[in-house]
Amino acid sequence: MSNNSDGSLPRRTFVQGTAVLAASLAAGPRLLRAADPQAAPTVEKANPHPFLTPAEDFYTVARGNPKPHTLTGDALADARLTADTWRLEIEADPFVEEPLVKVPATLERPRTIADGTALDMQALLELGRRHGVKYIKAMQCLNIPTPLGQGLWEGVPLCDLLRLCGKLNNVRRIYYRGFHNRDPQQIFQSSLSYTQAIETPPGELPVFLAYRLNGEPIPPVRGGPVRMIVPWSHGFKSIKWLQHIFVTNDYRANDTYALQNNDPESTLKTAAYVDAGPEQVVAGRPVVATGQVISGASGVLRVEAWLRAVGDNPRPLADDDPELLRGPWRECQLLPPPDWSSVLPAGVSSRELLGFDEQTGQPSAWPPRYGMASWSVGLGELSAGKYELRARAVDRNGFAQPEPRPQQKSGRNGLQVWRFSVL
Ligand SMILES: Nc1nc2c(c(=O)[nH]1)N[C@H]1C(S)=C(S)[C@@H](COP(=O)(O)O)O[C@H]1N2
Ligand SMILES: [Mo]
Repeated sequence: MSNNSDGSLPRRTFVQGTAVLAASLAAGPRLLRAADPQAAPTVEKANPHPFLTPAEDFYTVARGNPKPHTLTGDALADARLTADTWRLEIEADPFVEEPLVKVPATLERPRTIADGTALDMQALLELGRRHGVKYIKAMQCLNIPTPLGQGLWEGVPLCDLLRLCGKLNNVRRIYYRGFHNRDPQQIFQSSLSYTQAIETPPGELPVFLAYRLNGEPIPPVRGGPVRMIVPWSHGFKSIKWLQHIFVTNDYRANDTYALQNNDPESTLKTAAYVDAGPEQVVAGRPVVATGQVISGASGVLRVEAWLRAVGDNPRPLADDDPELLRGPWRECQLLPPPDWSSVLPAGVSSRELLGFDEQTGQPSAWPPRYGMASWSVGLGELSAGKYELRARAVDRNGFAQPEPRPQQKSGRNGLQVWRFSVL
């Protein structure tokens, strides 16, 4: 098995390694015992995550009965979720509500199925040839304590699409939905302010309608054929099976997630996640902890870990417990940027990715903004006993996780723990 030039394992091996690790974890506690010294984990080799998550390996968060991605054959075509049948409608919402919203939004050129003006895949791909962009983004749910996956997404900025519709009047917000079995009870929608949709600050990533993931058409399970991608947000803004966009004069965040007691304007959090390691480790072998870190709105300065030796019934620690804050916390190693030509799909150069330098082909931040990288830390040889390993991200403002927003409703950000015994 040969290594890539950066010392990491080739992508195929990573995928297999992940499967083996997952299988052995599923089989219950195991001993980390290496038969030959060559197999002792080094920090880099211990890392089980491919840089780009294969489309079918993302953790899936989907509503609907049946879930749209489980449709096949005629049912999938009937739902307009194949490349040939897909249509996008863009309409003005007639909504008014005195005294808050006095006049409805209008759109000069609506696009509807009824009058034959809805956008089809060919039109979207044609727009893509002129305005298409690509960027790397991690998907993460506001309510789930594990990153869902990371993709190279490709599509057309929402602003270029709205430009097709002529003059917009009294538009303060854009909201959008995916296929929902034509049942109003199953609508899952999200929204953006007009400004967020239209204006992207230089160096930032635009909201876009994605039609490719990791160089391939987006499969149904990932929300294809077309999905919204909102770079700075948790997954609930990145609506899958996208079919309908409305412009409205209702200025309130009319996201389905807002009705479920979540902060609909929360940004992706800078956070470290700890991989589930073995529950038992053989004494006398170096122990390595691994995980992933997502770069949220405030970026990543470093990842730190704290190893706590504990007795049989350790006192539980809140994330602001003085013992925990005292540490000592020590810096973990971020896996460096990969050899881009080996992780990107054939024909894609890192120079063309947003967030990357056009000359050097390297990302302007590491991990890429709203992207994720793996970390690891060697814990050395530990004496027999019980341990807890915690990790936290420190953002570029100097805040150590779970700060600056410890409240869960703006995104889970609690410190994760790997508990293990050394035998
Ligand atoms: N149409 C639709 N889009 C959706 C959802 C959904 O249930 N229906 N779930 C959202 C949520 S809450 C998350 S976290 C992400 C998950 O994306 P993934 O399944 O590709 O990992 O999809 C979002 N888009
Ligand atoms: Mo979510």
